[in-house]
Amino acid sequence: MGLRGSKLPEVQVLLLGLDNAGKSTLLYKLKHHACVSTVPTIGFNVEMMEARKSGKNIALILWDVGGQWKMREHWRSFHQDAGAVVFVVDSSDKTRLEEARRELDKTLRSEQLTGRPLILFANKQDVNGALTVTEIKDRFHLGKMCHGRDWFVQPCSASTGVGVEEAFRRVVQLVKLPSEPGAMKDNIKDKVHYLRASSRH
Ligand SMILES: Nc1nc2c(ncn2[C@@H]2O[C@H](COP(=O)(O)OP(=O)(O)OP(=O)(O)O)[C@@H](O)[C@H]2O)c(=O)[nH]1
Ligand SMILES: [Mg+2]
Repeated sequence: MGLRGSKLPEVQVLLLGLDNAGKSTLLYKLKHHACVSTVPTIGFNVEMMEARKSGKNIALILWDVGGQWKMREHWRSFHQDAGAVVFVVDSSDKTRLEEARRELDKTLRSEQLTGRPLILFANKQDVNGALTVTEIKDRFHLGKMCHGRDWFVQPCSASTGVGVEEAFRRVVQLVKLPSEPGAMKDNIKDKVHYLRASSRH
Protein backbone atom coordinates (compact mmCIF):
# COMPACT_ATOMS: atom_id res chain seq x y z
CA MET A 1 0.00 0.00 0.00
CA GLY A 2 1.35 3.43 -0.93
CA LEU A 3 1.35 6.92 0.49
CA ARG A 4 -1.67 7.64 2.73
CA GLY A 5 -3.06 4.19 2.11
CA SER A 6 -3.68 4.66 -1.60
CA LYS A 7 -4.05 1.37 -3.48
CA LEU A 8 -3.64 3.01 -6.86
CA PRO A 9 -0.54 2.45 -8.97
CA GLU A 10 1.96 5.10 -7.94
CA VAL A 11 3.97 7.29 -10.25
CA GLN A 12 6.67 9.49 -8.77
CA VAL A 13 7.40 12.97 -10.04
CA LEU A 14 10.39 14.98 -8.94
CA LEU A 15 10.11 18.77 -8.60
CA LEU A 16 13.54 20.35 -8.77
CA GLY A 17 14.90 23.82 -9.42
CA LEU A 18 16.89 26.55 -7.70
CA ASP A 19 15.81 27.96 -4.38
CA ASN A 20 13.13 30.65 -4.82
CA ALA A 21 11.98 29.20 -8.17
CA GLY A 22 8.48 28.61 -6.78
CA LYS A 23 8.32 24.79 -6.42
CA SER A 24 6.50 24.72 -3.08
CA THR A 25 4.15 27.53 -4.11
CA LEU A 26 3.27 25.55 -7.24
CA LEU A 27 2.74 22.34 -5.32
CA TYR A 28 0.32 23.94 -2.88
CA LYS A 29 -1.45 25.94 -5.55
CA LEU A 30 -2.17 22.70 -7.34
CA LYS A 31 -3.07 20.72 -4.26
CA HIS A 32 -5.10 23.30 -2.33
CA HIS A 33 -5.94 25.87 -5.05
CA ALA A 34 -4.53 28.46 -2.69
CA CYS A 35 -1.57 30.78 -2.59
CA VAL A 36 0.22 29.48 0.47
CA SER A 37 3.01 31.57 1.89
CA THR A 38 6.15 29.44 1.87
CA VAL A 39 9.51 29.31 3.60
CA PRO A 40 12.62 27.87 1.92
CA THR A 41 12.32 24.07 1.93
CA ILE A 42 14.93 22.33 4.06
CA GLY A 43 14.45 18.68 3.15
CA PHE A 44 11.39 18.02 1.03
CA ASN A 45 7.62 18.12 0.84
CA VAL A 46 5.68 15.23 -0.58
CA GLU A 47 2.07 15.24 -1.73
CA MET A 48 -0.15 12.75 -3.47
CA MET A 49 -2.68 13.62 -6.11
CA GLU A 50 -4.95 11.32 -8.05
CA ALA A 51 -4.89 11.58 -11.80
CA ARG A 52 -6.11 9.66 -14.82
CA LYS A 53 -3.69 8.30 -17.38
CA SER A 54 -4.32 5.90 -20.24
CA GLY A 55 -7.81 5.20 -18.89
CA LYS A 56 -6.55 4.30 -15.41
CA ASN A 57 -6.58 6.10 -12.10
CA ILE A 58 -3.09 6.65 -10.77
CA ALA A 59 -1.56 8.24 -7.68
CA LEU A 60 0.91 10.92 -8.59
CA ILE A 61 3.49 11.28 -5.84
CA LEU A 62 5.00 14.74 -6.08
CA TRP A 63 8.39 15.25 -4.41
CA ASP A 64 9.24 18.91 -3.88
CA VAL A 65 12.91 18.99 -2.87
CA GLY A 66 14.61 22.09 -1.45
CA GLY A 67 16.69 23.96 -4.03
CA GLN A 68 19.19 25.79 -1.81
CA TRP A 69 22.80 25.10 -2.67
CA LYS A 70 23.32 22.78 0.32
CA MET A 71 20.19 20.81 -0.57
CA ARG A 72 21.25 20.10 -4.15
CA GLU A 73 23.72 17.38 -3.15
CA HIS A 74 20.67 15.41 -1.96
CA TRP A 75 18.74 15.67 -5.22
CA ARG A 76 20.34 12.51 -6.57
CA SER A 77 18.87 10.42 -3.77
CA PHE A 78 15.46 11.22 -5.26
CA HIS A 79 16.34 10.21 -8.82
CA GLN A 80 15.57 6.54 -8.42
CA ASP A 81 12.03 5.66 -9.47
CA ALA A 82 11.21 9.14 -10.77
CA GLY A 83 8.77 8.79 -13.65
CA ALA A 84 9.35 12.39 -14.72
CA VAL A 85 11.40 15.42 -13.78
CA VAL A 86 9.74 18.79 -13.38
CA PHE A 87 12.30 21.57 -13.35
CA VAL A 88 10.95 24.90 -12.13
CA VAL A 89 12.62 28.10 -13.33
CA ASP A 90 12.09 31.63 -12.04
CA SER A 91 11.65 33.23 -15.46
CA SER A 92 11.96 36.71 -13.94
CA ASP A 93 15.45 36.16 -12.52
CA LYS A 94 17.82 36.53 -15.45
CA THR A 95 20.83 36.68 -13.14
CA ARG A 96 20.36 33.02 -12.09
CA LEU A 97 19.42 31.51 -15.41
CA GLU A 98 22.88 30.11 -16.11
CA GLU A 99 22.99 28.57 -12.61
CA ALA A 100 19.58 26.96 -13.28
CA ARG A 101 20.76 25.67 -16.66
CA ARG A 102 23.86 24.09 -15.09
CA GLU A 103 21.83 22.35 -12.39
CA LEU A 104 19.34 21.02 -14.92
CA ASP A 105 22.14 19.78 -17.16
CA LYS A 106 23.77 17.98 -14.21
CA THR A 107 20.44 16.44 -13.20
CA LEU A 108 19.65 15.14 -16.67
CA ARG A 109 23.04 13.43 -16.87
CA SER A 110 22.04 11.09 -14.04
CA GLU A 111 21.88 7.51 -15.26
CA GLN A 112 18.83 6.88 -13.12
CA LEU A 113 16.97 9.52 -15.08
CA THR A 114 17.84 8.22 -18.54
CA GLY A 115 14.86 8.57 -20.86
CA ARG A 116 12.69 10.20 -18.20
CA PRO A 117 10.66 13.10 -19.55
CA LEU A 118 11.43 16.67 -18.56
CA ILE A 119 8.73 19.25 -18.09
CA LEU A 120 10.22 22.68 -17.53
CA PHE A 121 7.89 25.10 -15.76
CA ALA A 122 8.72 28.66 -16.81
CA ASN A 123 7.30 30.10 -13.58
CA LYS A 124 6.65 33.71 -12.47
CA GLN A 125 5.22 34.72 -15.84
CA ASP A 126 3.17 37.33 -13.95
CA VAL A 127 6.34 39.39 -13.39
CA ASN A 128 6.93 42.15 -15.94
CA GLY A 129 9.82 41.31 -18.22
CA ALA A 130 9.81 37.58 -17.43
CA LEU A 131 11.59 35.52 -20.07
CA THR A 132 9.31 33.83 -22.57
CA VAL A 133 9.23 30.10 -23.28
CA THR A 134 11.18 30.65 -26.50
CA GLU A 135 13.87 32.63 -24.72
CA ILE A 136 14.26 29.96 -22.05
CA LYS A 137 14.37 27.13 -24.62
CA ASP A 138 17.10 28.99 -26.49
CA ARG A 139 19.19 29.95 -23.48
CA PHE A 140 19.03 26.42 -22.07
CA HIS A 141 19.73 24.80 -25.46
CA LEU A 142 16.93 22.47 -24.44
CA GLY A 143 16.69 20.57 -27.71
CA LYS A 144 20.30 19.46 -27.32
CA MET A 145 20.15 18.96 -23.54
CA CYS A 146 17.03 16.78 -23.80
CA HIS A 147 18.19 14.58 -26.66
CA GLY A 148 16.63 11.12 -26.18
CA ARG A 149 13.81 12.12 -23.86
CA ASP A 150 10.39 13.76 -24.16
CA TRP A 151 10.35 17.35 -23.01
CA PHE A 152 8.03 20.31 -22.84
CA VAL A 153 8.21 23.89 -21.58
CA GLN A 154 5.09 25.28 -19.93
CA PRO A 155 4.70 28.95 -18.97
CA CYS A 156 2.94 29.43 -15.64
CA SER A 157 2.51 31.55 -12.55
CA ALA A 158 2.14 29.86 -9.20
CA SER A 159 0.95 33.20 -7.79
CA THR A 160 -1.96 33.76 -10.16
CA GLY A 161 -2.50 30.09 -11.02
CA VAL A 162 -2.33 30.76 -14.76
CA GLY A 163 -0.88 27.73 -16.54
CA VAL A 164 -0.57 25.59 -13.39
CA GLU A 165 -3.29 23.05 -14.20
CA GLU A 166 -2.07 22.82 -17.80
CA ALA A 167 1.47 22.28 -16.54
CA PHE A 168 0.45 19.33 -14.40
CA ARG A 169 -1.78 17.91 -17.14
CA ARG A 170 1.34 17.85 -19.29
CA VAL A 171 3.20 16.03 -16.50
CA VAL A 172 0.49 13.36 -16.35
CA GLN A 173 0.60 13.02 -20.12
CA LEU A 174 4.38 12.54 -20.27
CA VAL A 175 5.17 10.72 -17.02
CA LYS A 176 6.40 7.14 -17.40
CA LEU A 177 4.28 4.52 -15.70
CA PRO A 178 6.23 1.79 -13.89
CA SER A 179 6.73 -1.06 -16.35
CA GLU A 180 5.06 -3.63 -14.11
CA PRO A 181 2.24 -2.93 -11.68
CA GLY A 182 3.70 -2.73 -8.19
CA ALA A 183 7.27 -2.73 -9.52
CA MET A 184 8.02 0.66 -8.04
CA LYS A 185 8.86 0.28 -4.41
CA ASP A 186 7.40 2.66 -1.89
CA ASN A 187 10.69 4.22 -0.82
CA ILE A 188 9.41 7.19 1.15
CA LYS A 189 10.72 5.82 4.43
CA ASP A 190 14.15 5.19 2.88
CA LYS A 191 14.34 8.79 1.72
CA VAL A 192 13.27 10.18 5.09
CA HIS A 193 15.91 8.05 6.83
CA TYR A 194 18.57 9.10 4.35
CA LEU A 195 17.89 12.80 4.83
CA ARG A 196 17.73 12.52 8.61
CA ALA A 197 21.05 10.67 8.66
CA SER A 198 22.70 13.20 6.30
CA SER A 199 21.51 16.19 8.31
CA ARG A 200 23.41 14.89 11.35
CA HIS A 201 26.79 15.34 9.62
N1 LIG B 1 5.56 36.83 -8.58
C1 LIG B 1 5.62 35.52 -8.34
N2 LIG B 1 6.17 35.05 -7.21
C2 LIG B 1 6.21 33.71 -7.02
C3 LIG B 1 5.67 32.80 -7.96
N3 LIG B 1 5.87 31.54 -7.50
C4 LIG B 1 6.49 31.67 -6.32
N4 LIG B 1 6.69 32.98 -6.03
C5 LIG B 1 7.36 33.52 -4.83
O1 LIG B 1 8.71 33.09 -4.86
C6 LIG B 1 9.19 32.86 -3.53
C7 LIG B 1 9.77 31.47 -3.41
O2 LIG B 1 8.75 30.50 -3.59
P1 LIG B 1 8.92 28.99 -3.06
O3 LIG B 1 7.74 28.24 -3.57
O4 LIG B 1 9.14 28.97 -1.61
O5 LIG B 1 10.25 28.56 -3.80
P2 LIG B 1 10.95 27.13 -3.79
O6 LIG B 1 11.32 26.84 -5.19
O7 LIG B 1 10.10 26.14 -3.10
O8 LIG B 1 12.29 27.43 -2.95
P3 LIG B 1 13.16 26.39 -2.06
O9 LIG B 1 12.22 25.67 -1.15
O10 LIG B 1 14.15 27.23 -1.31
O11 LIG B 1 13.84 25.47 -3.02
C8 LIG B 1 7.99 33.10 -2.60
O12 LIG B 1 8.06 34.42 -2.10
C9 LIG B 1 6.78 32.97 -3.54
O13 LIG B 1 5.67 33.70 -3.12
C10 LIG B 1 5.07 33.33 -9.16
O14 LIG B 1 4.59 32.63 -10.05
N5 LIG B 1 5.08 34.69 -9.29
MG1 LIG C 1 10.31 25.03 -1.39
